[in-house]
Amino acid sequence: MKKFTCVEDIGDLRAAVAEALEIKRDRFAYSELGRNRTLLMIFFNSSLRTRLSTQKAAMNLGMNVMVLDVNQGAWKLETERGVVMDGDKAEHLLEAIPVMASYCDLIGVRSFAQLKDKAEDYEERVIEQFIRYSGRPVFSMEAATRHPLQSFADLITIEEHKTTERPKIVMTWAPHPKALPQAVPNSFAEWINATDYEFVITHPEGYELDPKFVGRAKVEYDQRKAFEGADFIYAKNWSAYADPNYGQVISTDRDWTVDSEKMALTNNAYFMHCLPVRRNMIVTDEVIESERSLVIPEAANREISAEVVIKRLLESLK
Ligand code: AN0
Ligand code: CP
Repeated sequence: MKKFTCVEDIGDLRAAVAEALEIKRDRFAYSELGRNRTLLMIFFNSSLRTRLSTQKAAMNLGMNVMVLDVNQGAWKLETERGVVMDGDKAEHLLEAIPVMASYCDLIGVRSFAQLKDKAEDYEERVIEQFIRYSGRPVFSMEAATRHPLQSFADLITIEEHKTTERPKIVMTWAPHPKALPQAVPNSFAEWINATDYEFVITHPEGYELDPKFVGRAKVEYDQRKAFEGADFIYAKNWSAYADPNYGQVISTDRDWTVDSEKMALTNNAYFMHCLPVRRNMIVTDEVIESERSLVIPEAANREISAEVVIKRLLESLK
């Protein structure tokens, strides 16, 4: 594996999950693989889980790790070519990328959608430039349109908890006061569509995702109807994708908050969310604290998904 930005990069999902479960049984089994190798993690946006779990995964593999928060202490970076750099950005990505690459073997990048220009976001201009100009294996730590380390951890968590061959998985939009990217729901949809599980997406009208990611999923506008018989409820907010509202909050309707009354419509479903989560906007205290809530094991599996990905990228260096 030379890069990791989307589900195709991981190849066979069953093999990937099997490898994850093997690593989970002994996460130090490959502690020699990364010896004298350096991971550089570059953050254009905040993070708690990705930062810690990815660093931990790299340390499990014996790597050295460097972290750069571009917006805290580094020069502000211009990302567009051809710009006259007379503003506040002191350095261009076209110099910064090869310089950073010269100090490391692998690069992880977190760079969210700007939510202003759909074409620019959906072309993945930032991470694509890292892939093109670094000469190093690059992996996404959430890019503009996908968050594959999260989706991989979500799939591992589902595999560990499912009690039927083909569980019913429902991804529901839920309210949030600020505009968030579509990366997490796009990516979750892309990964679940690569399984043979029953998959339903529910959201208010106007929150339709890119059809490329919706794929074979059934879209159900009635949230309560969607919840009927569900084995897993995956909640997430996202801003509008459809024009003319791209990147905007068009509803904060708390009738869409996941609560116990709605969970009672399901097949005793597990509750999932990638975190960070706003309680009593996305989900009630009662549901997130219930014994069916998987938010903590899901976050813990981020170490495992990252370790599989970094291991495979290290193996490609040999
Ligand atoms: C981000 C998002 O929705 O993409 C990161 C989630 C992992 N969430 C927030 O910015 C709150
Ligand atoms: N789920 C997730 O990626 O969390 P962070 O934004 O804290 O990394």
